[in-house]
Amino acid sequence: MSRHSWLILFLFCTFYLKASRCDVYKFPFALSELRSLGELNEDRSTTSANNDHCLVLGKRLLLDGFKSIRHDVCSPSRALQPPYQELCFESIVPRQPLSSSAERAFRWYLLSGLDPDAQFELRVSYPATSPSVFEACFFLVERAEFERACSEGSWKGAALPAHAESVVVAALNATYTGVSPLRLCGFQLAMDRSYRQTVIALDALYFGGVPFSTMPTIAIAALAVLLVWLFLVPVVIQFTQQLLGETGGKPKVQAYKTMHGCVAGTSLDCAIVPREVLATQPLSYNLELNTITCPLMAEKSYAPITIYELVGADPLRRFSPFVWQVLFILEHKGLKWKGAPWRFTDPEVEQVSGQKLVPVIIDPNHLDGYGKPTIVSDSWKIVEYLEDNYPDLPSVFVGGHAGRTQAMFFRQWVLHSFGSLSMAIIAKDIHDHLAEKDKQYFRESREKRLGRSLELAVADRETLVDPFRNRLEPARATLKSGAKFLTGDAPGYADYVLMGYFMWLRNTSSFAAKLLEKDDPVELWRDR
Ligand SMILES: N[C@@H](CCC(=O)N[C@@H](CS)C(=O)NCC(=O)O)C(=O)O
Repeated sequence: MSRHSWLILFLFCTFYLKASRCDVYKFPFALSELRSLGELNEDRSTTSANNDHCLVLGKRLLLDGFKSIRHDVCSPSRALQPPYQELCFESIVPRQPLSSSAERAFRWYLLSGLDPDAQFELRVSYPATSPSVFEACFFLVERAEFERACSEGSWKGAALPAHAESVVVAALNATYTGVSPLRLCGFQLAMDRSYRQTVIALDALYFGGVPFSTMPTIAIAALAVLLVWLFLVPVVIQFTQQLLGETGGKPKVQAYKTMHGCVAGTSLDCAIVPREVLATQPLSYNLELNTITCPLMAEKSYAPITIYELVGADPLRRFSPFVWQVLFILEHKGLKWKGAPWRFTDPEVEQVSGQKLVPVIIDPNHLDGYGKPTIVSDSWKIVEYLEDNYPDLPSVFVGGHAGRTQAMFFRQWVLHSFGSLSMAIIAKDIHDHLAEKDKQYFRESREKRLGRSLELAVADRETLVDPFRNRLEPARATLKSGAKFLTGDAPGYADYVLMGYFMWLRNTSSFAAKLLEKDDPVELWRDR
């Protein structure tokens, strides 16, 4: 391309950019502000009646106000509603610069749907090729006055909302301030501006107290935080871990130790090894010495867990089988615990956990979403919670997830085999050990469940001894096969569940002693 062509292209682009640019006038206002302008107007009208207008707070306010306007010549051209709902495309800029103020024409707009407490903005944007000056007048027009105007002439089409006492009317005046048409070699070079539209928009300035103008900034800041959180933070954490020697985020092995003895009172040699440590640091066995060398995590110390436990008149008589299961499991894991004695009619359990059954634990070592100690109810949920949240402590399940399902099965078997049967045997004894205030509640609720009185339920309990022993056969057979515990060589969940029921029986009834024969393998297991 020749140099001239480049020049022409440059000039064309400059002109095009200039021509397509829009300038904006902004007229912010609020309904309350207009009201006070109205009051000011009334005060002033007595003193300076000769002036036809004055400027207040940057807005031109006609002193005689709306009344002095000839409604037959100036009609509201549009009704505008915020926000952005109504955009008005009009050509309100006169073609030529106007010479006298008499020629200045106002255009009228009804502003409806204004929230009395909100800030609004009337915006006029116009093409840069029609440099203009705009004036805006706002009127708060009373219903009577408005209706009078409507009856007079061309305001007829305008309607006031049904219950509105007043309406805001804006009048816009545009004055073209551009250069005079250019005459060159006898030709007039002036643009026909008649097709240049002016856009008038009415918009609320705030969204729930936040200025709309800050919305893009807020959105960008939120996006930046999200990106930092998603991408930068993990990178920084990984980098720090690498710096501290924790390669690849794998658990750090702090010490190796040969361990003798085992958790939860078994006599076998065994080791407590968190699963994730095992993955990186396999155990090594020395069969001659009968020892296991294993990586040992740094021992953490945990604060005691509070457990609500059902007690009788004597606060040491804990008798809920479900609470006992959890107590065994806490002991198995080596977690410290504090008992909170609770009786049937005490309100605490419901206040704390939102339901009425024990056990309930409060764990200060893990905080919930509100920064409070975690509260868990239901014995099964508690054991799952402890397993998931203390992976560094010995598990009560045998063999991971499969063990968990098996444990659930065993729990259901024990519950269905011994729940109602045991209750029928000891219901009256439980009642007799309760605090006085609990007795009526217990009698009513349990008699309803048993379908007869507590006395009648236990009257023939001798006949329930054989069914009780028969139901223990699966456990008996397992123990007879040589297993020390129901879960093998060390006690686990199955032992704790069944033992929970034996604790319930033993702590409430002397009849419990008659349920097993002295040489029953289950009795031997119970003593272990
Ligand atoms: N499914 C629950 C059962 C808990 C349960 O039934 N607890 C009894 C005590 S053994 C209780 O709190 N009863 C209160 C009442 O009956 O009002 C669990 O496994 O924790």
